[in-house]
Amino acid sequence: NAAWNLTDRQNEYLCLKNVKLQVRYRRGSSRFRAANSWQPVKIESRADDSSPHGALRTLRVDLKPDPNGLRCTIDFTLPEGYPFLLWKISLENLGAQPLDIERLEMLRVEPRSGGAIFNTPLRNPAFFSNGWQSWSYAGVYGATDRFHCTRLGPLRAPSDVNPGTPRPWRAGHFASDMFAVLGDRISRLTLVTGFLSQQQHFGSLETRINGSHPTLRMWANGDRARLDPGAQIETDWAYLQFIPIDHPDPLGVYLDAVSRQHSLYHSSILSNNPPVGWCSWYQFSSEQYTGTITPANLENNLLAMHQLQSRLPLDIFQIDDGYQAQVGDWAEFSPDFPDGIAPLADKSLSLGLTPGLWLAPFIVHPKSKLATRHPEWLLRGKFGRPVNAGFLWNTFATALDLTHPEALAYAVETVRRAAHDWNFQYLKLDFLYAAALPGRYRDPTRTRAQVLRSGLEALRQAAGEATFLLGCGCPLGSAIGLVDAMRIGPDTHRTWYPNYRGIETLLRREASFPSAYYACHNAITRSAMHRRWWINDPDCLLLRETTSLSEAEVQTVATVIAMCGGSLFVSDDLPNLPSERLRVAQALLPLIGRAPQVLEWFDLETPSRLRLDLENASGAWHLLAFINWDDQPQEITVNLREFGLDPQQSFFAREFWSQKSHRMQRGKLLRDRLPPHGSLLLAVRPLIQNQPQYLGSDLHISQGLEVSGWKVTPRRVEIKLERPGDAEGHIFLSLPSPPKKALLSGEECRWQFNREGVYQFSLKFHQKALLRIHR
Ligand code: 9PG
Repeated sequence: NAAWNLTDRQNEYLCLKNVKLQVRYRRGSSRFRAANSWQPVKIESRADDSSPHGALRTLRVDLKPDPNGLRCTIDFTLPEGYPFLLWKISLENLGAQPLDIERLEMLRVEPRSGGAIFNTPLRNPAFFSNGWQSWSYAGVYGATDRFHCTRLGPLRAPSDVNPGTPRPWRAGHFASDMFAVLGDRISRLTLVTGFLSQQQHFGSLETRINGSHPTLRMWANGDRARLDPGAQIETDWAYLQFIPIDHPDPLGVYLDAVSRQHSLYHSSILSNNPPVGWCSWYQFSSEQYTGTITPANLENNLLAMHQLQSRLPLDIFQIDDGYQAQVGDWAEFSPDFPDGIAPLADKSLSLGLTPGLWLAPFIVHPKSKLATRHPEWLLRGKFGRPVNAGFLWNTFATALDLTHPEALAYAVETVRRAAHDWNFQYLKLDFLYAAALPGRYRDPTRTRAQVLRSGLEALRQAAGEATFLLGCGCPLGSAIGLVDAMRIGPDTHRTWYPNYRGIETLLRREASFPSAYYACHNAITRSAMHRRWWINDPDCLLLRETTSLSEAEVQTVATVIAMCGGSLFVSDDLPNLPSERLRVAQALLPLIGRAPQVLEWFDLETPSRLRLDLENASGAWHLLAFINWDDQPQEITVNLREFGLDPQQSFFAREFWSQKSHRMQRGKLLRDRLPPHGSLLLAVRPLIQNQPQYLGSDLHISQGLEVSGWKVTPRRVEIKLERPGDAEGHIFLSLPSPPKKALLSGEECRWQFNREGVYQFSLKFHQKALLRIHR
């Protein structure tokens, strides 16, 4: 009856029972469901060695064509070397009439039709949902939570949600895009399921976890793309895996499989270092009320960036929205830019900095020349009107139909010109979802996923391999393997919570609105994608004192950016940035660059504990972040057990923001008072008795990566330090006896023994230094 079961041989609890498959389609205006009437005609088992996942065993089920001539084949595949199941559905139209494919349902588990997951009631079910595109919310929900979903309807829905994915509003009813995790917070087990790519169809998932037996559905959206007589299509591979919640890298197995599917391990995309730079948007845009973008403002910041190189070695000078004549008219400039922007790119190159440019090649302002001169390039809806791409720039924006060859050529030329005529080596390609809006495409046989994927492929080709591409406002799965970096959260903002013209309460749950909080939230919940699918872009760090962010909030944003491993962009007027605030960005460089372990990722709405295990010449240590997401101050007690560390050991901990040191004796915990939205960033090292030990510094946020050499002899300790540019600060050591003498690159170095029983050395050097301590 077109149902299947999956059982783990060792563990009967891990199972799926009575999983249904179904294909929904139309012939003319009649609707059909191909599912129950099928008879398998052939089942064969095959081995295949050529897959990116190594040797596979495939069970192919060929079904008899249905009365309309739709033939369906299902492949179930088990890789020999990985613990997951893959399956896909292929369709062929053997009939005489075209069929419009609505939905290919890969998985439907419903208790009322005998379906079951985990074979036992879930006691505290939860669901991790991944949002549609860069700005959309990703996070975990419990049974009584409500799905994050915009309440602003046609103003925001076109950008924030996939029209094929439901928008549930009842507590316990959730949806997700591309993949999701369903699990139980008590038994600590989860089911990770999704698609390995989004090249053929966009994948949607839906669950109800308000009862003890959850329902789960997963399907590929057919978008009513036409399947002509004789034509075939197949879904992307569906994926399924059981994994414990407390696995150190729970999403890693799935995310890695997706990378392999896109041949990413052979690509330069993952070997790039995360970019560091400056972005104009959060300082110079009318929407931020902080000044407008002008050639003079840009140039002043370019020069400041150059002058600051020895303190803050930012590389990318990224010009954002506002230089162009209109969104859509990319070859013309706003009246403020009579000479265009190529001179700024050249100037930046001549200063040794990488020029970057914002472009939104798929979205169109309705008043642009593009829209008026080429109305035939616009994607249109049912009534022939250009589609709504969201309320932007005080109007309803619209989009190109990339199945029109000239429209695609126009978008391609926009990118080619910026990269090759204007010399921008870094491109921020924004509002990319606009290529995948629902509408009447000129080529009705293509799905929205196919249109977006091939559009992005064309942009990559136009930019060339050497151009760094950042995707933004982009449905995530479509860009894997095509962009170097991806924005994985909403815009940051000068306020903590979403705030639009003073309105805050109504917007509190508008998670894709600009806000520092939701930007941090997604940077954490999507951190596992970093260096697997691309380099994560958590959006900018705003350092100036004139935002509404408290000092604690600025520190939290910096903590999250540093701990999550992605790119770092500052977006302040650099010539006017106070040097204490500059020091925050300085401490983040060079970037740690690695994704952390996110503790309680399945238990808390926004996880508050992050852990990185670091190691270099100075030894091995743990970098632990604790964030107070509460709107109230919190008296917190750090328990190392909560970070997965052995509480029986004695540790030494230094907190970066307060520069306080703590000895954490067995069972003894560190107490601190954290302001609202503040964080602790601890470098924790197991205490070694009677031996010199490096304990930390105020030079780098990791409190250890600044050490490039460490040598202990009976008479000396030699420490090599390395920082980009000029460094000034302190390092902290534990020493069995006071130093006889300390020399920093040959000169006397000041030191003192402080209250915590720690030796503190004051240092000032350029790039490199050798500290020699005679003992
Ligand atoms: C420039 C900006 C910046 C920013 C991008 C993007 O109304 N909206 O839905 C909306 C969402 C995001 C957005 C602007 C508007 O920001 O993320 O960094 O480049 O465009 O316009």
